[in-house]
Amino acid sequence: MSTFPDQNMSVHPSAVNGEKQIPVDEEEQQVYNNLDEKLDSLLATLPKAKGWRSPNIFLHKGFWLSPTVFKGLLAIHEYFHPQPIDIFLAAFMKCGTTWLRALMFATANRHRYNFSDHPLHRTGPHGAFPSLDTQILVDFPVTKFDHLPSPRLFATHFAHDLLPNSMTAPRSTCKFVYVCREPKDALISKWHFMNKVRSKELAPLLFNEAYELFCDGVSEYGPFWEHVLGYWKASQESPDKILFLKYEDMKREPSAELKKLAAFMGMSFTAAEEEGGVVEEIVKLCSFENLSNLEVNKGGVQKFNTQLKVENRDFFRKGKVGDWKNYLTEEMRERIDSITETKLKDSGLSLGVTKITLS
Ligand code: PAP
Repeated sequence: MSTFPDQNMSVHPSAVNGEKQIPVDEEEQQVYNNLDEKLDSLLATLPKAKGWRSPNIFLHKGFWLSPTVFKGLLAIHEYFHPQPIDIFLAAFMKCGTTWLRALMFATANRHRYNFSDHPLHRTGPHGAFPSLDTQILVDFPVTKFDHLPSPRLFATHFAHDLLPNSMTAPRSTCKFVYVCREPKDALISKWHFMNKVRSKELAPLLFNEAYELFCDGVSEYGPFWEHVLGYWKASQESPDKILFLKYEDMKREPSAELKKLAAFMGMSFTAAEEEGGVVEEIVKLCSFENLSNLEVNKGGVQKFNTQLKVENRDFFRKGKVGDWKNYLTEEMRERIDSITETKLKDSGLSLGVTKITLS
C-alpha cells in the first residue's frame, strides 16, 4: 500500500524500467525526443564551471545548472501545465525544503491523517510531494501529475526568473512559498550534502574550494543571492502570491510561522484547531528531532529519477542555526557578510549578517 495515496509522485514503474508502455501523443513524443538535442546545443554555447555534484555546471540566464536539472527545466517549459491553485515550495538548496515539505503536506492533509499514525512516519518528507525539477522527467514522455489532488503541491529549486510565465507572471494565480536561510549556513549545509551525493568518480570537493565557488556565485541553482533576491522582489510585488519565509524565523517561532504558512495556503487553522493543539502537533511531527529519528529517515532512500537516489538520512544533518561558526574563519565570515550586504543593499531584506560589536 502506498503511504501517500494523494500527493505521492506515483512513479510509473515501466518508465523507471525504461519500458515505454504508456500511449503518447505523437507531437509530445517528438518534442521529448528533441529535449536532448536542445540541451546539447545549449550546453555547447554556455559558460561552464566546476560542479559541486557533477563534473560541470552551466550558466543559463544568470543561474548555474547541472545538465540533469537543465533538462528538467526545458521539460517544464515545454510540458508543464500549471493549474490555477497549484502551490510551489521554492528554495535555494539546503535552505529548508525538507522541513517545509513536511509542514505543507501535514497542513494540507491534516483532516485526513491521524498524527499518531501519519504517512510521514513511513515515507521521507521528499516523498510527500514531487520535486518538479527532476520528477517532470520520471514518467514517459513527461510526468503529467494529473493524479495529484488539489491543490497540487510541488517543490522546486529553480530561480524565479527561470520558471515559465505560466507559473510566475502576476496574472498567474499559482502560489509560491519561498524559504531562505542565512547564506553561511546554506553554504556549510550544501558543501556537506554535495560531497555525499557527489559522483564517486570525482575527487571530494574541498571546503576552501566550495567556499570560493559559493562566494563567486558558482553553485547549482545559484548564485545564492540572486536566487533569494528574485523571489524576494516578486514577493514584495505580489505578497498574496509569494510567501517569503526564513529558516531562522521558523526555528525561533515555528508555531507562528506555521500559522502564517497555513493562512497563505488558504487553509488557516480554526480557533477549535488551535485550542485543540493541532498547530503544535504539526510542529512536533515535522521537527528535526522527530523526523530525523524515524526509521524511514535513518534507512530509506528517495528516488528523484532513475539516476539520482539520495538516502533520506542525508537530508538531516544538524538542523541548527549558526553552524557556520564551526567552519568559517573571521576573514571568511567577513567576506560573505560583505557580499550579502552589498547584494541586498536597498532591497529591504536582511539576511544573516553578523553584527560585530567592538568593545
Ligand atoms: P534540499 O535542498 O536537499 O532539499 P533542505 O531540506 O532544503 O535540502 O536542507 C537541508 C537542511 O535542513 C539541513 O541543514 P544542516 O545541514 O544545516 O543540518 C537539514 O539538517 C535541515 N533540516 C532537515 N529537516 C529539518 C527539520 N525538520 N527542521 C529543521 N531543519 C531541518
